[in-house]
Amino acid sequence: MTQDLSSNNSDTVYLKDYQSPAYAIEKTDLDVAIYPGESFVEARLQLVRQSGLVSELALDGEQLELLAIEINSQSLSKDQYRLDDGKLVLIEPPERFELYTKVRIQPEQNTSLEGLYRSRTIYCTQCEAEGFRKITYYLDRPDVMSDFTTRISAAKSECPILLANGNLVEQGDLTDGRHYAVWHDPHKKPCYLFALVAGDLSVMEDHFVTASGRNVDLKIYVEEKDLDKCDHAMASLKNAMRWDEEVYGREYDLDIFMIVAVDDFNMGAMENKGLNIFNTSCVLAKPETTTDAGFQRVEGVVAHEYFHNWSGNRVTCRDWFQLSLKEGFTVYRDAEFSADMGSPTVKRVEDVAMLRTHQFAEDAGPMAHPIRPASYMEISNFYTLTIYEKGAEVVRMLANLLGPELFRKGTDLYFERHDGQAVTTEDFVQALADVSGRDFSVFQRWYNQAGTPQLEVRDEYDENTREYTLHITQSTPATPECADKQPFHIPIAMGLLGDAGEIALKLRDEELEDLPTDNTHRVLELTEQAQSFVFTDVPEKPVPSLLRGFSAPVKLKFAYSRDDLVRLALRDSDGFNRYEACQRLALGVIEDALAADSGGELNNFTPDERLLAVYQQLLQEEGLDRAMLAYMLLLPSEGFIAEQQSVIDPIAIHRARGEVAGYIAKALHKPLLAVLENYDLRKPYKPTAVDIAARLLKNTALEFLMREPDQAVVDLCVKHLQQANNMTDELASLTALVNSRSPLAADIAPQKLADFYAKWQDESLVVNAWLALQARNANPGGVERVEALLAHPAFEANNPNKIRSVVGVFANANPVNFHGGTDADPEAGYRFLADQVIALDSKNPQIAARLITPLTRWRRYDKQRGGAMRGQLERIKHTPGLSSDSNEIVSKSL
Ligand code: 0A1
Ligand code: ZN
Repeated sequence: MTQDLSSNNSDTVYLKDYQSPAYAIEKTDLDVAIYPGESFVEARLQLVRQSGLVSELALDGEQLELLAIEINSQSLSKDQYRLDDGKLVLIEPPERFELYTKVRIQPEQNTSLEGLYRSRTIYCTQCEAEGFRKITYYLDRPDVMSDFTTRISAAKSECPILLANGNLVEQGDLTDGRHYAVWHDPHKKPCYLFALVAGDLSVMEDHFVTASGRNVDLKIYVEEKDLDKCDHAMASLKNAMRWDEEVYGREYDLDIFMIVAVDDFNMGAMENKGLNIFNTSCVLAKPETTTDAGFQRVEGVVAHEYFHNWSGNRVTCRDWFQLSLKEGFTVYRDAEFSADMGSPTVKRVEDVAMLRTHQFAEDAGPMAHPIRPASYMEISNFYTLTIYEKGAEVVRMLANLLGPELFRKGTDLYFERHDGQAVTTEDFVQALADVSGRDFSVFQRWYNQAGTPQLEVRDEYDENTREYTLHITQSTPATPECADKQPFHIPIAMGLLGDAGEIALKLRDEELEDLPTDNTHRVLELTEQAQSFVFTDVPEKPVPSLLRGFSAPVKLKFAYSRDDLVRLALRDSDGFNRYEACQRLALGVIEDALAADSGGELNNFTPDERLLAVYQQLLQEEGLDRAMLAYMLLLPSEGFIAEQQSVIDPIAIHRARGEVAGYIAKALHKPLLAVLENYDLRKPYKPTAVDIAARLLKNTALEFLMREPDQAVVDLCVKHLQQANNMTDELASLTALVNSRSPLAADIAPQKLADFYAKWQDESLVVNAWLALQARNANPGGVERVEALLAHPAFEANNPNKIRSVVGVFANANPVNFHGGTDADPEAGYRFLADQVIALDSKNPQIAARLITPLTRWRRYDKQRGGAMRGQLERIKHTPGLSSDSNEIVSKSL
C-alpha cells in the first residue's frame, strides 16, 4: 500500500478519503544550524508502524535539498528511497526505525513566510497548516503527534536569543562565536505547532501564578525599540490566563509562556506550543501609536492564541477539514473574553456587523464552503471568515442551547475525554450531547451545509382568541457544494413588545407554573422547513423582537413597518435589537435614496423624518452606552448595503448613503457639535470600555460633521488633530479631514498627511494606518493614489501588513474607487488589483490568493462591471506558473 495522505498541490483533497497515519513518530529530534544565507536541519525521527504491511511511506518535504539520509544509522541506497514531487518515499521501511535526514534550506530567500524564514533580523517559523515540510521531511499532518527536542545553533552576535517550544534544557557556547540552545517540549504535538526563533530580541518579563499555585514565567520578545509597547499584551495575557481558569477551568501547563513579535507575518498570530509568534500589529500597543481598535485587537488576539493551548493544542484536529473545531471554538472563547473585559452588547454589535458584511458575502460567493468543508485544493485558502466567524456562531448557538452550566460540563467532558488526541467536530458536539441528553442530529447540518439560511417570518393576531402566531419558514440558497439544503436547527431568541412594554410570553402548550419569573424572553427552536408558534393571552398586537442578540447566523425577513422599527429602536430591552432596528430603519431610508437616484431625483430627496426623530431621541437618552449610541447613529456601511442588493451598483450606493449622511449631519449639527465640544481632549488615555465609547462617539460625530463642514468645524477638526494625546483621536481627525469633500478640508489635507508621515515615519504600524487611510479615501483619483503609495519609500513590497494596508484596503474598503466610480477608466481598479496579485503570486502565494477575493464577487454586479472583473480573473488564471493557492480561488470563481 502506498501511503500518501498529504495534499498534492494541484489536486483536490477529500474528507471522505481520510485514512489514519500508517506510522507514528514517537520522537522528533531536530538540530537546526543557522548560517548567513543557508541553514542546515538534521532530523532524527523514531517511526513506528501503526497497521499492517506498508510497502512505501511518503514523507512530505518542499524546497529541501537532501544532503544525507539514513535508517537506523545506515545510509540508504538509491533503491531504498526516491524523491518524488514534494515527497520523500521510503521503500519497504521496517516496522520500527530511526530515520535520519540532513537538509539544506534558505530562510533568507523564503518570501512565502511559511517554514523557516527571516523577518528583518529575526529568524522565525510558521508551520500551520503545512509549513513544517519546508523545514524537514516529515509526516506533515495534524494527527501525527510527537515528542519534540530542538537544538538551535547560530552566531551569538547575530542571534543572541534562541527559542523553541517547551522548556530550555541546555545551552552553551561553541567555537567561531557560535552558541546553541536545546529545548524540549514535554507535550506531544503535531508539527504544525512547532516553532523556533533566533535573533537579537529584547524581552519584557512577568509571571503568573496558576489556580493550583504553579509559577509561570511570561516573556514577550520584541525588537528593542518596541519594548515600550508590550504592557497591554502582557496585561491581556494575564487576564486571559485567569479567565480561562475561571470560565473553563483550564490551567496553563508549562513553566514558561513566550510571545515573539515579528513584522513579516501572513496572519495575525500563531499558537505554537509555549512559543506564540505574533504579527507586530497584534501584540504591540501604546496610546501614542495605537488606536482603540488596535488595543482591542491585541487583547483579543493574545487571548485567542493563549486559549488555543487547550482548544487546539491539548485537543487538536484530526485533519484540516476539522479546522473549525479549534478555530470556531477559540473565536467563540475570545469573543466572550473580550465581552467580559468590555461591553458584551458592543462586542456583539461589532462582531455581527463584520459577519453579516463579509462572511455572508463569502457564503453567497463562489468560495462558499461549510464550516467543515468536504474538500479543498489548498488548505491555506480555508482560513476563512466561515471557518472562524461562522464557526464561532455555531459554537455560540450550542452554548446558548445548553445554557452556561451544561455548556461548561460539556466542554469539561470534551477536554477530559480527548486530552492529547486529534479529533473531529463530531467529537465536540458529542460531548455536548452526552452531558445534556440533547439530540443534535439536525444541528450537525451547520457543519456540513454552506450558505446563509433565510428566515421568513409572518405574524398573525386574533383579537378574539388573544392568540398571536409567528409563522416561520427557512430556506437556504444553493452553494457550490450542495443545491438542495436540508433545514437547519435555528434558535430564535425573541420577545414581544406591546404599547406599554414587553408582553409576558406563554406558548400554547406551556403550563403557567413551568414558566420562568422573567417571562418576556424565549428561545424558539426551528428545526423544520416551516413551523408556527402560537402565543396565548396576548392583550394586543405586538411588535416582535426577533433573533435577539443575533441568536443565529441567518438573514431575517419580517415586514416591519417604520413605526415598528421606531418602537424597537427606542424601547426594546435587547440592546442588540435596538441597534438592529436602527440599521433596518437607516437601510430603508438609504434604499429610498437609491430609488430616488435611479429616477434622477436624488437632489430633491428628503429622508423619512422618523430616522432623524429616532437619532434625536437617542442623543438625549440618559444612561445609553456611548458606544451603542455611536453604532446606532452610524449608517450601515456601503459593503453591508451592497450585500442587501440583488445587483450591486457601488457608485449609486456611495451616492445614496452619502446623501443621507449629509442630511443627518446638517439636521443634527447642533447635538453632534455639542458631542465634539464636550469632549475632553486632555483626559489621559485609557483603553477602558467607557473611554473607548466616548472616543467612538466623538469621532462618529466628527465624521458626520466633516461631510459638509463650515470653517469652524474644520478648525475644530484641526485642533483635535493637533492636540490629540492618543492615536485614536489623531487618526480619526486626519481621516475626517482627508475624506471630507469640502474644499475647506481638501486645501489643508495634503499638508496634514505629510506632517503626520514626518512625525510617525519610524513607527511601522502607524505608517500602515497612514497608508490605509489614503487607500480608503473615497474622493476621486483612488487608483493614482494607491499607485503613488506603492512607489512611496514607506511601502515594502514583501511585507504582508503593507500590502494589506494599500492593496487590500483599496479593493475591499474603497468600493467607489475600486469599481471605477471616480475614474476616467472604469476598469483601472480591477486591473490594478490583478497586477498586484500577479506580481505577488510567486513570492507569497497565500497573500496573493487572499487579495483576489473582491474580484471573485463579479456575478453580483451588472454585465459590464461583472464582465470587466471576470476579465481580470481570466488574466490572473493565465499567468504562467500560477500558484495552486491563486489557482483554486480563480478557477472556482470563474
Ligand atoms: N492558527 C492561527 C492562524 C494562522 C493560520 C495559518 C497561518 O499560516 C500562515 C498562520 C496563522 C490562529 O488562529 O491564530
Ligand atoms: Zn486560531
